Amino acid sequence: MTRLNPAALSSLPADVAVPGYDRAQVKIGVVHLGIGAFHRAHQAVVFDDALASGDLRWGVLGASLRSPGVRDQLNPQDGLYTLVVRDGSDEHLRIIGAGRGVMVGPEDPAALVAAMADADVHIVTLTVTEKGYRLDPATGDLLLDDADVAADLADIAAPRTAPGFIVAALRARKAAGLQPFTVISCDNLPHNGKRIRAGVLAMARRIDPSLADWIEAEGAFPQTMIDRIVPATIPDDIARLTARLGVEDQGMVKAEPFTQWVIEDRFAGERPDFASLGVQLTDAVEPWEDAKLRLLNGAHSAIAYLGALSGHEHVHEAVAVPAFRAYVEALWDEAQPTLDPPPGLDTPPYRDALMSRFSNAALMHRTRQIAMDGSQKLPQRLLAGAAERLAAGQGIDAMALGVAAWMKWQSGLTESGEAFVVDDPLAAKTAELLADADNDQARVSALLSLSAVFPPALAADDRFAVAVTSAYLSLSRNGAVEAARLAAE
Ligand code: CS2
Repeated sequence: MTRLNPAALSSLPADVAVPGYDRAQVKIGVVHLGIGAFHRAHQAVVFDDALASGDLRWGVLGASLRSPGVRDQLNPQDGLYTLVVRDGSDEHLRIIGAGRGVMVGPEDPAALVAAMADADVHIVTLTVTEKGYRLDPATGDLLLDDADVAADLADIAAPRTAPGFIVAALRARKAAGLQPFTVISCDNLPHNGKRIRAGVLAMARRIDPSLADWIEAEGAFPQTMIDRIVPATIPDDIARLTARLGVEDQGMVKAEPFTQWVIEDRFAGERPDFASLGVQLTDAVEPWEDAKLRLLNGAHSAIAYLGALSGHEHVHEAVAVPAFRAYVEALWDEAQPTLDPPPGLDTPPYRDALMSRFSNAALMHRTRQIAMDGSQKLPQRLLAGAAERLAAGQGIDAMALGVAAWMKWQSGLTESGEAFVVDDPLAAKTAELLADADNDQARVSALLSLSAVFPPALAADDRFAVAVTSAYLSLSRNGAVEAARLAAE
């Protein structure tokens, strides 16, 4: 089967939107680290809109920092891929042309550094997932004992990590007398800009203090809030799309209609006219971030563990269970008072919209996909809110059940006894802690000792330990659905 390619664009079905600009004139103005589905369905679409508006500076060079998979999907298609937006039975197809190739970091790190140091590049965006920052999730400190961080510190000319590539490229730019690029983190981390800045500066300072001073003075690492539900593509999605297009697109991504990008208005140099592209520029991203992390992502994680433990494969199926739906509302009732919503965010309609987004059956969003990497997600999604509620003397039954469900997930067994592999950078550690515990109370205390996840003050708070233990016992005794129903009462 022929792959999607520039020559095929003119013969696609008439209802498929195709790039209307001259791709040959597009410059690479953005390098994206970690080119997964989320980038292709979110930031790349904004850069594609910039190109469509006539500003041809914003082509995107993608980079994979681990495997060649995405390069092999996109390079044979000249970077073209389809964004499939699904809402119930509606489907809207658009070919995105902003991608100008994909490089694989480990194959030739120096070439990627050189590309990032090109004078036309003004922005480096990243989606490397929480663990890609190589920061301790609880303290935000650079993981100096991580083998790849150590390798970057020993030889920054051939970096392996995201902060390492940024440091190496900024070093090359400084040497060439160029401005730094703006680094825009697009991961679901609280204070994502501050975090990547801290990681980059910590690394740079160990390599060359004057480089760190220059980055501190001239660089920009705006905070962002990014939002769009982008489930992993499955083979059936590609087969259905191939039947519609008449060519095969191995790089397609599927997403919901909703999309939002809030960026702190702080740049080191040129940028597209973001405001005209529907991006919100603001001085205060944190209120947006907290609302999104605690409401959308907090509920996502809790429902992912509860749903996956009780055999609900997709998010829309889980939220169709009345007990889970009521539980999500209870969780939001707990999270809501911990938030200071920004002007423009009205919480009740925001919650309603989230529930309909979760109910979008056409997305087929797997609970196990969201369950991945929970150790990196829990602090900002559930624990920060729980700590604030406890400080205010408020209860945390619903939040504690989300945490307990994550703990149950660490055992690698669903309620029906199906074994699965816990996909988490700390899985070996949690397995080791659980191996020495022979009852539920001991399991909860063992996991609470994981300081990379639970800040010591929270772990030492009896009210937290009691709430999580009682939720864990309820899961063992009642199963996830009934435990959720009880927690929502
Ligand atoms: C999800 C997010 O996989 C996950 O952890 O909670 O990817 C979520 O779909 C996005 O943050 C939505 O913007």
